[in-house]
Amino acid sequence: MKQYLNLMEKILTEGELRNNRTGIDTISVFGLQAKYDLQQGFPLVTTKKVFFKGVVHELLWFLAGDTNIQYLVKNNVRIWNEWAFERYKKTDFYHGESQLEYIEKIKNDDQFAAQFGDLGPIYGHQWRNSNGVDQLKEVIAGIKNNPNSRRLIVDCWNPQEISEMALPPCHTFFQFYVSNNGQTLNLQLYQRSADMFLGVPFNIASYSLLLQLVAQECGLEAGTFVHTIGDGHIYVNHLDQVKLQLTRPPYPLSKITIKPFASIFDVKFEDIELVDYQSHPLIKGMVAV
Ligand code: UFP
Repeated sequence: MKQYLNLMEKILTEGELRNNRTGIDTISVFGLQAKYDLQQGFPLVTTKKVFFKGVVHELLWFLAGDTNIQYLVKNNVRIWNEWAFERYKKTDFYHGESQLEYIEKIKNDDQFAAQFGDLGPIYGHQWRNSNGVDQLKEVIAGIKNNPNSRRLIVDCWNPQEISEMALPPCHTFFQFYVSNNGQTLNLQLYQRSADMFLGVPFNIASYSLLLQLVAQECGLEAGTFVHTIGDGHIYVNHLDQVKLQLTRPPYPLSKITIKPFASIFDVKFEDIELVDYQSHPLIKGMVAV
């Protein structure tokens, strides 16, 4: 996990102070890259506790092509709540409810959830139905049938639909690469915007898990997750948390085991197990919306 900490160190020493649409300034560097070799272990950050159940639920939600927060809310995953609530506040139906009241309604009222719980055509929609194209299914078929292809790509940046999304995709574009005489699967992600403290530990875990799932489906071993970042930033109200994290020595990495399955679209939450995860305590931070 040194790579992740090194990127934060680099931002602290080389970054420039910038303002942005959230009103909370960041320290930012443009163009960062880290490579995580999954053969060395699963790169779940250990210098603070990461909510891995949330990573798994969110990824299964993407894989299902779902864009409605009700599934996440029912499973106590809150990471998308702010975005859905902000969207709801802009409708004519908003009558001054608190976010908590809104979320309770999403959880218990299916009709309300169907009407006001959707985030627009975000990741799940783009992965599985980008203007009618099931990008993920096609890319998996490509890995199996044409492993040397240089076109094994899933692209979420759908310019025609961006204005309908609650948040334009942050993890925007990814590519698979089969190496080692057809034995190893690698994945590179281009993330246009990266909140290094809150978002990135989640993003690293999510794409590493995706890599492991797709590798297992294709009968390959999971190789390297290459994480390429555009605007890599630390919000100024996360600086104390980041500095604390940098004082903590990382623990050895965890592992993931996944029960055998035929298609990644059949995998269930219980099939995925995180083994030997040892971490320093949770560090809280406010998300900039
Ligand atoms: N962000 C992440 N990872 C994610 C996600 C959001 O780091 O998976 F969905 C952060 C990046 C940025 C903010 O701080 O959320 C999005 O704002 P913007 O669209 O202005 O880049």
